[in-house]
Amino acid sequence: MYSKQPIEYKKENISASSNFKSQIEASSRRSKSRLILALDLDFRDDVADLAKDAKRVVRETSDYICGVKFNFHLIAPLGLAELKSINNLISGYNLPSIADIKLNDIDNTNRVATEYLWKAGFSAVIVNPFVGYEGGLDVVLKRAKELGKGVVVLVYMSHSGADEGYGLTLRDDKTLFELFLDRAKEWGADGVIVGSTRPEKIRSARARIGNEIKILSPGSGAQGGDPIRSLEAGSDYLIVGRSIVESANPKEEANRLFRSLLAWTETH
Ligand code: O7M
Repeated sequence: MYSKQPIEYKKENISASSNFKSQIEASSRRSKSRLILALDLDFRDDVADLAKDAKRVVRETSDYICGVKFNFHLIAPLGLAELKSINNLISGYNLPSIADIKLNDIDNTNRVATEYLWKAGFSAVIVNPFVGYEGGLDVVLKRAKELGKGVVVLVYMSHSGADEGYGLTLRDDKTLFELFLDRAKEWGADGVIVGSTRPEKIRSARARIGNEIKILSPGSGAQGGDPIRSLEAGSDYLIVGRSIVESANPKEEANRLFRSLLAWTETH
């Protein structure tokens, strides 16, 4: 059970009037962008320059994005100080940053993991709803609310095998996908993840959860999802990694994608 005293955070890190959802909305309005950069730098043996290179990509793309997502590409090899230093750069651009660890464990482990993430300056965490609420994600949802941090729930992934799990039908004829959407709503989540490769799932997610919860969609670009079709189906934000990060010129590629969505963004 969760009995330890929470860590004291400096006042400036917590603003009662601010939370992840309002931060990303404001950031998106300001930048006219619906793009969340997946800062997924490829594997390297020597990680000495990894943080420096990640910061370069953030600087080059900051005008064209509304947020940044970190995955194990950075969270595994880097330490707290380096993650914090990248997050300081990101928050200096008024961009929220999301820790994508698809958290999936018992409450104590979830509590310790997320306290480190908040200490490293992340604005939100992505969790796997499979693990359930009581004694699982309850501590994360409650603590995130206290701190103005976001919790984003994984509900339908972008890869082809996602049907094998998220598409399963339960005894009451609900799919796992629908159950996860219901959980996201019941738990007061800030957002859900639905793959950009499945616009029909985005559409049914929007119909089921209403407009309060954000839909974040990865899978445009390298995985073949169509960004405009995702937005039209109901995605609020598109998560894009390799097609920007691994291009010869991340700035130009982010700008190109940004401009290709601008007409849509300005009219919605
Ligand atoms: O644009 P890409 O394909 O290079 O990167 C997509 C990013 O989104 C990458 O970090 C993936 O791990 C992540 N992602 C998916 O690609 N598909 C999913 O279904 C879910 C995620 C994700 O972000 O989950 C939170």
